[in-house]
Parts: sequence; C-alpha cells; structure tokens
Amino acid sequence: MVRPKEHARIFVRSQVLRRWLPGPSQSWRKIIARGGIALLALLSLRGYVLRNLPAASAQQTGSIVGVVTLEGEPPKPQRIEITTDIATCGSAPKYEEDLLVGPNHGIANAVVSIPDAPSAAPVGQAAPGKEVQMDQRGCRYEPHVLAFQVGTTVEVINSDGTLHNVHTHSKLNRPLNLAQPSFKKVLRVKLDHPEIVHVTCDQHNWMSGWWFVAPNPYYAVSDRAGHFKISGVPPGKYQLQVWQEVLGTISKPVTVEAGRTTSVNFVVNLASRGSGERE
Ligand SMILES: [Cu+2]
Repeated sequence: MVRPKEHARIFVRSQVLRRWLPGPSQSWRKIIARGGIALLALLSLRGYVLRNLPAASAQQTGSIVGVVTLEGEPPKPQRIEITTDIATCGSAPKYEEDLLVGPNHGIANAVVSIPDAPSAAPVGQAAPGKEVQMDQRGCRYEPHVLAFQVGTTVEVINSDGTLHNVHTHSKLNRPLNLAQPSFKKVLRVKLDHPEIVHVTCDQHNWMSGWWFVAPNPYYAVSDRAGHFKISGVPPGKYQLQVWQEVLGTISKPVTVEAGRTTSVNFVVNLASRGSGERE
C-alpha cells in the first residue's frame, strides 16, 4: 500500500518527467528549445571554468629569479664618434651599449632563457603572435636587446627624420637588408626560427641591436641592475641559460617546482666569458 507522503513524491516526480520528456501534448520544437537552453548553460559554465584556469595554473608552475653580475672591474663605456647625419644622430653624446654594467656590477640586457623547456605556452600566458617593437630613435636601437618567442612579428619603427637600413645577420631566419626612409614609419618582420640575430644599419655603422628569438615563452631580459624573473614555468629539471653579446653563453642546471620560486644567480667575467656558482 502506498502511503500519502510517498504518493505525493511519486506525483511530483511524474510531473517533472512529464515536463521534460516528450509526451503527446509536447511538440519536438519545445524539446529542441529546451535542449538548446541546456547546451547554452553548459557552454557558459565551460567559459567560466576556462576564464578561471590561469589562477589555478600559477600554482601548477614555478618561477625563477636571479641577478646577472660581472666579476671584476667593469670596462669604461666607449664614446662613439658620430660622422654622418650629425643633426639627427649627434644631438647627444653616444656610448657603446654592448656591455652595460649598473650598480653592484649588475649586467643589463642579458637574456636568461630555458631552451629545453616545453615549447607550448601555458594557460594564461601570451602565445606567439603579439607584436613587439624595436625603435630607431636618435640613431640607436630601443631596446638594445629585444627578446621574443619564435613566430612573433617584430615592428621596426623609424622615429628619426632620416634614412635607416635594417640589416639582420642570421642563418636560420631569412636575412634582411631593407631601406627604411623617414616616411616609412614601420616595417613588419616575422621570425620563424629560434636564433640570436644581430641587427645593424648600413647608414650608421655604430648602430647595433639584437633580436633574441626564443623557442618558448620562458625567457627574460635583465634590467639595469641585472635582475631577471621568468614566471609560469612548468615544473621540471632544465638547463638555465644566460646570453650576453660580449660575454657569450653559459648555463647551469635548475629545478623548477610548482608554486615555488627558485633563485639562480650568474656571475660572469670578461676573462673566462662566464664562470659562476649557483646561490
Ligand atoms: Cu641608421
């Protein structure tokens, strides 16, 4: 025998089923509409989950911080003699930028990277495709060293009212030798292979810059004090590499752990072109 309470429960259940299952009174159009609403709800839930993934991802990855310093006395910056386009290029004294040493012997413009890390960008990090800029201003390159992931487009800007010539020295990427008159404000170039590319100008022989085309998103350029930070690195054991145009390349092992920051310092010197201890 069915008790009144149980009877009521069965009645409610049958009413719910009648509303959602096809019955003689319901047309298929209604059913399809309800299915559509359910699908939309599922899709927005999926969107919400995906939008909130980067926060979780930060806990699944680690960071590397450190400083690149020069051992020994830093050399004095050499002044450049401006011989052409003096009105545009010679308004302020110019010095060589190949080895900039700041306070506490920190080295600027050293590129720290992890060539053997996975090439895919983690969730929440910029994938290749976003443009980066190198400006020609006062007949020098800004920045002096530009690092970016392979597949990225470089916008070479001419902010000077004079002719520059973008000359790249590369083996894996197609070498460029492009005149850029003052009216051609932007040249766009895509780099398809990881490589360190020297950039010079045939009009102004002192102009020198570098493109560091990284194979993955795990790189950083040291600041004026030599500091760097690489975030969002998948946990693992890697070789951490530092490159500087005068001092060359050295690397040392690093272990990255999820949710942790690993400290790695590089001490380099002009005599041995890189020797140092992990701290
Ligand atoms: Cu130039």
